[in-house]
Amino acid sequence: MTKPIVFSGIQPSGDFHLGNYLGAVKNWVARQDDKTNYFCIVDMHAITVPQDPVQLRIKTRELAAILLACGIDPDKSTLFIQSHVRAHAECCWLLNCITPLGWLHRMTQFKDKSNRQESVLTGLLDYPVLQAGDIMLYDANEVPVGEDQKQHIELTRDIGQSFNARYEEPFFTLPKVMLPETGARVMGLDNPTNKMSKSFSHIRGHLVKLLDEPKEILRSFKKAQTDSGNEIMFSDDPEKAGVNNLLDIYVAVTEKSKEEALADFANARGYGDLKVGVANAVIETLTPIRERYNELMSDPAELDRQMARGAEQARAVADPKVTHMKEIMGLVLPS
Ligand code: ATP
Ligand code: LTN
Repeated sequence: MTKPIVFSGIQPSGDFHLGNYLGAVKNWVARQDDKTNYFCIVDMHAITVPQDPVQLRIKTRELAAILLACGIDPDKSTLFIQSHVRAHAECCWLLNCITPLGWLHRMTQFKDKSNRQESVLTGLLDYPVLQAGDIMLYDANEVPVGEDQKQHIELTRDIGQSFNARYEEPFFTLPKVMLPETGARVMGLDNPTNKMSKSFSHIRGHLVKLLDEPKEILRSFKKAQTDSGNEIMFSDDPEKAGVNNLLDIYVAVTEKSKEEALADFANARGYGDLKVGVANAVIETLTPIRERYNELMSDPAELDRQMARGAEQARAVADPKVTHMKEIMGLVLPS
């Protein structure tokens, strides 16, 4: 039986945080054996908002090491840097020419991010088209992401469907979004009504970085915003969003059920104990990852070799697909 094809991406901007791990990467790692996997460091998406070039280069290599440290195995998955595979940029342009502008203006991530920018770049509006190309170049069936990306995957399907209807049925496979059972939306510790996001890493106490030392992790959780009550429970009540977020994080890192999680805190003397309990569970998960990361970063040449190998494997799939796209769109192929 052929294995389902999985594609997912992550931006090398800012600091990789607990939300990225629980919402996306933990799932990528868990299902590697049963699927054909493509995991992409989407540097061309990162430059849709201004980036410092020196920092971007550093962050891209760091992210490669983080993903390997989290357990992405290059023998099981193709891990590569988006800009190493030219087909992504080409595919984006071709899809731009069949995507109505109105579809892009409806994207909530564009609305959020453009509100935060002084000057909005064309690439930021076009971001989901580049993403649609990423996914469909590999005929991915499944896209494991956090909840914030759901709308982009729906748009990918719309773009794919429109291309298929216009040119050739079924040229593109229409992908499905795969959300994790827990951790699909980890909220900021400073403000549990906002999702934990790299874009807010300048706000103290907002996020837990994957590479934070245990001391720092404990400090962040101790300062997490909760409510004035003392009841430890899962709840949709916005008042209890802070406690709910802490419990969700606990369930996601320990892989316990909600009942088991509540039982673990049955004797807690208030939110202080909850915060320390969650911090310790997070520390236990992240410590081996941080140690492995430090080892990987001590050999940058090996990291570069791994990325080159991934790009070669990705090109073998993406290049013929984009060539085929050009052909059916009526472009003359070079002889
Ligand atoms: P930005 O703030 O720039 O949008 P980000 O923190 O959302 O960055 P991305 O690189 O855009 O990070 O996302 C990588 C993956 O992590 C995506 O699958 C996304 O859905 C997931 N993700 C991001 N933040 C969270 C979160 N708070 N909870 C769960 N999943 C998340
Ligand atoms: N927009 C995504 C990153 C991304 C992606 C992809 C995710 C770019 N291309 C393809 C899944 C599939 C985000 O996480 N913010």
